[in-house]
Amino acid sequence: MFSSGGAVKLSFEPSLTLKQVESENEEVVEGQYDPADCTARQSVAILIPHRNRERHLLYLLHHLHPFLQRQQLHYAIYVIHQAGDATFNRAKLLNVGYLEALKDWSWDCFIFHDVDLVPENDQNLYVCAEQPKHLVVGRNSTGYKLRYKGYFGGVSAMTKEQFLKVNGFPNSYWGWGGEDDDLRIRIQLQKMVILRPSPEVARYTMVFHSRDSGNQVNKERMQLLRRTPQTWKADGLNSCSYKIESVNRAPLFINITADIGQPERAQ
Ligand code: UD2
Ligand code: MN
Repeated sequence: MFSSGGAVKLSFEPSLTLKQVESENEEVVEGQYDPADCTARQSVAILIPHRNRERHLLYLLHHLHPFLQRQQLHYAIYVIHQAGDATFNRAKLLNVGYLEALKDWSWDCFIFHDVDLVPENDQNLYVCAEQPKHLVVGRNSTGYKLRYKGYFGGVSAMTKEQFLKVNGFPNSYWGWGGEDDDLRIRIQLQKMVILRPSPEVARYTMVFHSRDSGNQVNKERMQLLRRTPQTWKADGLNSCSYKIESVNRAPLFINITADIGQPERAQ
């Protein structure tokens, strides 16, 4: 299905099973892979925020494992699963993933990855750079165009140090939207710039979905975004409180189930 050249069209097989994907990836041990015949260019942790999207996760694992191996990376895939049914909080889950993954290994690079986005082009390298990277210029459903100037959603890559410098994501965005813009503002406040591969390379297929229940639009997001310059220092990695319910090292991913609480006020 893949060629190492340009972008390819992806399809998703409804009959695909986890067993099948496991048997195709026997070199992956407890979600982790290290190339045997060379020294990997970077050690990369892929962090996927998750709840109730098992099918999408299966499609992503199916494509991502071989994709990352072709890039000869030392990597691990972490799924950070939000326990309970309080409002979803993508950003806080990603903070939890960063903090927990660093207990396993001193990862050089973190990829913050939606569960439903599958990279189409092998040349989209899952490594970090001198500056934060945004790996999605476009996707199938939006004509492969950047949605708006400054857009930073979907899949992004930051080094351990870059993410620490901005104090990670905010913990205070519950529900859909705004958290990716907040991270962009944090980056800009640190005078860093966002790099992007070319549109031809940074292409993704998003598995079709409708809005999940428990992830309603965050109506406070515009207000929160105006205050980021004042709030970023106190709201982020240094204030991320959570409780780990379980860590399960499955063959193809490390599942971290976390209780991250709920919004302070009803929304
Ligand atoms: C866009 C962004 C996404 C994020 C979101 C706003 C793109 C391609 N993606 O995604 O990065 O900024 O807007 O918050 O622009 N999830 C679950 N279970 C849920 C809800 C969400 O697993 O019940 C996870 C999952 O990894 C999903 C991600 O959160 O891919 C983003 O949620 P979405 O896919 O519903 O939002 P979408 O596609 O508008
Ligand atoms: Mn989506």
